[in-house]
Amino acid sequence: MATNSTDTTGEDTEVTTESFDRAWWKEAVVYQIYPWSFNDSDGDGVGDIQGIIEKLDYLDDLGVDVVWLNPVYESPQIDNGYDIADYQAIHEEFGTIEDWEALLEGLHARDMKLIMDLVVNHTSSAHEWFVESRANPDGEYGDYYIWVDGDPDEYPNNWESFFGGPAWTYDEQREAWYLHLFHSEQPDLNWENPDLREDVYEMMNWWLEKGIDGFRLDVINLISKPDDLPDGDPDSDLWTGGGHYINGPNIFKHLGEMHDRTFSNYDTMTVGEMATVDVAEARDYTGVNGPLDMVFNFDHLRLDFGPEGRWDVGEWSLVELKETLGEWQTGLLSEGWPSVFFENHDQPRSVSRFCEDDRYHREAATLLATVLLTLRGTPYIYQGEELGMTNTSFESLSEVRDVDTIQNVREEMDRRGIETYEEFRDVVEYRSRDNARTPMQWDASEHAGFTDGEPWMPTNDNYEQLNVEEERTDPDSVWHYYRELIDLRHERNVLVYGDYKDQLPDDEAVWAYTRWSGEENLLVVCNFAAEPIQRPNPVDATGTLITSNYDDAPVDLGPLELRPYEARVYDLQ
Ligand code: ISL
Repeated sequence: MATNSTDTTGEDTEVTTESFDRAWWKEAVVYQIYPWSFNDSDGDGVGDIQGIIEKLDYLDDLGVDVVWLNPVYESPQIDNGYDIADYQAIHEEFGTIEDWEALLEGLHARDMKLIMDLVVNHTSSAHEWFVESRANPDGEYGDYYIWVDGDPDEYPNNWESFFGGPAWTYDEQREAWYLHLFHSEQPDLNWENPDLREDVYEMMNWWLEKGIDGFRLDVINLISKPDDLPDGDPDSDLWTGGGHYINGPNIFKHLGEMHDRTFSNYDTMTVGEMATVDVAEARDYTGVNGPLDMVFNFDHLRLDFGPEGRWDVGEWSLVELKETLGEWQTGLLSEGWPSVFFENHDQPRSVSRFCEDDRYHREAATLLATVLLTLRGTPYIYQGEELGMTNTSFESLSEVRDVDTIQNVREEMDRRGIETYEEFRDVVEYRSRDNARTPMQWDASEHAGFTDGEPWMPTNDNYEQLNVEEERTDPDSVWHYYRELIDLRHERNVLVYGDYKDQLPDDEAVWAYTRWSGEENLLVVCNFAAEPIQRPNPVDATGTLITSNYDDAPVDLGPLELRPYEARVYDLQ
């Protein structure tokens, strides 16, 4: 953990765990901005940095503390910025470095912070390092990527790309294979090369010197690959080969070095995106001697995978969701720190996924807000989640922009003998990353007020009813509820630091948990069903209502009569 970022002026408390060391990033609410789709200031149909600057007062009003900005670096945009060609330049469609500096200044002037997306598992094939590397094996950059000499007809091993197909491409120029865990134009960097590591640290320090407040580290637990590149186990690995490079052999060595050489020298927050990670590993990553402040894990977002995996829709149950998230709540209590999120730019919209997005849209979206903002850990809100934005529809595969969806869907249809898009449409509409990438819905004007031009991706059809302007004028809206819950979290430290206990772990419809610290004791009750439900009081205590997503919920805690998707927070006496 970034030790010198920890403020130890914490109030007296009966609990003396490491997690009670106060830190700004534990108390912060993070808001994620996907620049492609947030706000377009110049009418080219693509969001940009000036567009974000126009909305800084919006973010301030909502009450968030930190912005995580998805990649804005120079890039061919094969994977919407996760293919970086120059780490120290801004992609032209997004603006200039001066625009970016104005953004940072505008955020800091409003007491908000900025964390940048650090993508160092791979670069774009257009990065100078790769261009040089493929041209000159003996040159300065010859060993910056993972190259294997050999027969062009024989893959070096059976590893699979996250985007479908083999993780290897044969390069005619260098006459060798190179590894890419993602798209073929996203070659993996060779972290065993000390010169590469130096260059990465230098680049990170350049951004830190510019005054940023931390990093979200893209697929960071994939950077260490074993030298001998052994075959993976197709039956047990989520991605064949993953067993060898997820949390690979030198991962702690590399991240420890990165921590020491870069962010530990600044007052930062760091969150590492982890392909797969268990609670014990997360403790190692985020505990006292761990290199990071927190990690993103996806266990709860895999509960709805079907027997065929991610491109198959399975049934999730509330009992499993509570168990999965609960394990992270309690498992990182004495050491480490959790993150809490339901959405990001790679995930479908949560209200469509976990609840229902029509009949009880407002109730469902506010129910999820209640959980997001009252669990232990740092909460992350993805743009539009504060409105309850929903999944979208795709008439055909040609409407899909996302490279992950396009490649994986083609491959899955092929593998499973599915002949027409129509047969697969429900899965695509449920799962595609594009669900999160439709333009932000600002108002009821054409293209939802996102752009004056033609948007790079169509807006969701529901923008005339579901948009910022509408929700800000309606005091009962999802947006207002988010704002209220963000305020509540800022006022009540027990929501940040307090212990967590699930009071009804086996209940299939109700999630009821307590959060306590010192004298404070809170109960959160959420009905995940679309129908009314009765339950006895889940705790042996009386309580007073603090807030609810229904405005006439009874003030005193007693036996519960919960309406569809009703959520309540009580102070316990
Ligand atoms: O597991 C997933 C979804 O459940 C993946 O989408 C996973 O999150 C992803 O493959 C890793 O994501 C990150 O790195 C990718 C980039 O395409 C994603 O947008 C980014 O978040 C490659 O850089």
